[in-house]
Amino acid sequence: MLSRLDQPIAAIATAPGRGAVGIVRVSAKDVSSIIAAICPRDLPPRQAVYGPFRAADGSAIDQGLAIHFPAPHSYTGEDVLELQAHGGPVVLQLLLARCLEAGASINLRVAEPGEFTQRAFLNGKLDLAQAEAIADLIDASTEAAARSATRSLAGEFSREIHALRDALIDLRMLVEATLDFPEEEIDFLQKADAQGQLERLQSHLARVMQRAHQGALLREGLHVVIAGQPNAGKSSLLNALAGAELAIVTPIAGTTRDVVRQTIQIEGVPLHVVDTAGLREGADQVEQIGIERAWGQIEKADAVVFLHDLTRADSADYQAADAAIAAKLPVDVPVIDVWNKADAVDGGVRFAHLPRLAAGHPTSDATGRVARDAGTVSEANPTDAPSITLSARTGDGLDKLRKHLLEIAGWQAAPEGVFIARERHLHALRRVDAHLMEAAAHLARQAQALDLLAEELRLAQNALSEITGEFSADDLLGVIFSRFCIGK
Ligand SMILES: Nc1nc2c(ncn2[C@@H]2O[C@H](COP(=O)(O)OP(=O)(O)OP(=O)(O)O)[C@@H](O)[C@H]2O)c(=O)[nH]1
Ligand SMILES: [Mg+2]
Repeated sequence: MLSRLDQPIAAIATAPGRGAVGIVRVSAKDVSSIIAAICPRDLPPRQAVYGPFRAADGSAIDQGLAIHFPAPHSYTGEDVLELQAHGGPVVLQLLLARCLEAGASINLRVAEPGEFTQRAFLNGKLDLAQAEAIADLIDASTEAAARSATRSLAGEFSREIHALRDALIDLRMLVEATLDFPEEEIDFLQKADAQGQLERLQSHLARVMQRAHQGALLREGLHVVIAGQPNAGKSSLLNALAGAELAIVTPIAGTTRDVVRQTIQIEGVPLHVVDTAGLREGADQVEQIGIERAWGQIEKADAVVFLHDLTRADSADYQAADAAIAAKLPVDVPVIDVWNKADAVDGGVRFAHLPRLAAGHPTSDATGRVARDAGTVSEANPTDAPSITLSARTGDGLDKLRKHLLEIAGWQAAPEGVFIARERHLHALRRVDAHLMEAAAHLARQAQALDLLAEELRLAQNALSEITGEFSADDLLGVIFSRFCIGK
């Protein structure tokens, strides 16, 4: 029996639902028997041929274009047949069923998610980072994310990884050669400027990490939760950021009870904004559930907009309630103090004494997110976050908030150089960085530690190669491709 990776596969390649055109795709070692059964005549390579797609009894299921991509010049690198029919769910199901029937003798089966792309990877059509970029391009939620995915797909990210790998190999060869001639080692490494090579490698890695971090941001976006006491204007702020009346706004405290979500974008960075129930004591049962959900969202947030009502800023009760909320905010999440309703107070308001409730929280994602990855509590960044004053009603001050959110995310506006990246890539790059740091320490100690230096460089290369898939565990591949959509 053929292994799963060698079995012929078929799937509907277009999105479910109705459309002008829908595509059924077959990939196999040899698709000629399916062409003979379904298509009107022989198909010249890579040429669209119009005609009926035939059922077993010879009747036409639909009329459309058939294209044969003979191996290896196809998406998967295998023999591929594409049938472009009308894009109705029923007609496409019929066509897929017909393919499976015609391919029964070669054991044609329905493809699992990502299986076509997995074959493309295994047949050397693209590397792992490029394969992931295909899924990221399909899932891109902003134009900037789509453009950076295209850049990764074209191999820009992989080229950087290869350049790093080549420099690493050069250095490894040097060190391994030195290991063979221990009596000359110090002199030899110094003459070849091993230290300079390693430093250049580290600074190149730092640049790649920076770009990859930006790419990961475009892919994942930032999860921002708006929290605060009832009536602070949280729902009004969500609506103002989204430019649409999404959440209900009333002067009644306790209006919002459920979690309201909206994805917006700022400079192409997706921001997943969540409006929550106002936090207070003594709420009724329904509102209480909303408040629990709000805390659940806050725990998971990348950043919290802690919204305060300027018109009540002077009230001692209001301040006490705000302080009680502040004390409960998780310490490792960046918090921005935002004072709303600036339009409703006259210019004489004493902004200077507005309490800095967010003090003690990290001010940027660099501290917040990294600390969370490591599963540790961050050392809170003591720098005070600036507090922002705005009006959700007039829109005054919103830009300052938008800019600040981008800062927290660590976004640096240079989208032309950004390639899409995933947490998996960042994780691998951080490991490369750690191994190079160890290597630098061993190099400084030289004589005693040359074999340790060689080992760190080898580990660094392995971590790097995981990104492009040259060195990857099979189960990792399974996880990556299973997250693709079916037919891809
Ligand atoms: N003057 C003024 N009023 C505002 C502003 N933002 C919100 N409001 C008013 O404040 C009241 C409460 O606004 P919401 O947006 O519902 O407040 P919320 O924080 O979502 O309240 P809950 O859902 O009850 O927690 C409404 O009457 C709004 O019109 C603002 O910038 N200026
Ligand atoms: Mg509300």
